[in-house]
Amino acid sequence: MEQTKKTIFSAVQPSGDITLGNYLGAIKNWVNLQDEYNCIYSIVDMHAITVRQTPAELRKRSLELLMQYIACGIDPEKAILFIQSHVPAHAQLSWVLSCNTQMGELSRMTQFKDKSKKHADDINAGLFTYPVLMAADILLYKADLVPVGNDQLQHLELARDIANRFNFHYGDVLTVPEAYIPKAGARIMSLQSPESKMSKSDPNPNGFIKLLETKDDTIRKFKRAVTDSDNEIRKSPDKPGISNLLDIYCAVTGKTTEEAEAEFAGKGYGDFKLAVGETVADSLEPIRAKFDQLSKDKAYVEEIYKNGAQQANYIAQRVLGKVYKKVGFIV
Ligand code: AQP
Repeated sequence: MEQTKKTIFSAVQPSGDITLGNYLGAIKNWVNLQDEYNCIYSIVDMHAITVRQTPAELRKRSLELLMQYIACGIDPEKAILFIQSHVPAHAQLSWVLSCNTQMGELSRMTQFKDKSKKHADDINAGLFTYPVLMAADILLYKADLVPVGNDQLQHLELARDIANRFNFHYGDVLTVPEAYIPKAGARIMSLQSPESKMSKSDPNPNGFIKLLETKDDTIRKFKRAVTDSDNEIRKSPDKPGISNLLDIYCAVTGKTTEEAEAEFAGKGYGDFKLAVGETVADSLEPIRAKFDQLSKDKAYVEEIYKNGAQQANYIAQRVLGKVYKKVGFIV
């Protein structure tokens, strides 16, 4: 890693097939950052098991996620790509940090509250301490910036608080990270209930677009997207469905809201939904093609994650060693 470049860390959990929300809110931006920064991108399988997973599917999805990172344009020659459970320091630092995190702080996390409602039969301790593991992920690599969607901002702020607290008690060891929120696409909403975010674990498959969705399915889901009884294509808080479609269109095309509104002025909702669907489907086409190509080369994929784990372990061990020394462990 180049010393002069700043470091970026980000990750996605293999808790389902990744969505257009994950792509526009996170991965698409990772691609643009890889020349300017030292980038470290992880597949956080340890986070995924905070919700019950089928083991064989988790394994499959972890590898598919890695292939999707590459298919989206992340270059393993430029960025470190690794699987979280291959680097034991994540669990080790997470323990030390959990002893520097308050129960009250964790109780305030909205994701914990939301997921506890969704999984009322399995409110496990990992779901509660999820943000501490996320703090460990980021702090192990001395990340300066963390590109995330809006939904992860609260967790990132907690990671900053934990780092500041640790540094206050033990001396300056941890780098306090900043959030990097994209201008467009930071919060993509469900196509079926536009007041909730698009989520890969949504039980209603019409609410989300998978990155590897077929063109026909993508267009069909956009055609069925929930809108309103008005007929004006403009962004407004009282028009969450149309606003979301405009946001998606802008994030994909790079146009501003004003440009998009002008383009569709006077058009009906049907035409608008079809146009957004086709634009999204076309933009995802090269990702699907690259993914298909990669899925035929298992040896290459294995080489990427093994090599990534080696590099990540090297960096993470050094930071963990410093933390262990500071808290009084014999190293
Ligand atoms: N709807 C979204 N809009 C913009 N960004 C989003 N992200 C997730 N959903 C949206 C961003 O994607 C990155 C990876 O997220 P994650 O997989 O670690 O966890 P998540 O935020 O909990 O994503 P999901 O899809 O909602 O997963 P499940 O359903 O398993 O909980 C993060 O940067 C996130 O901001």
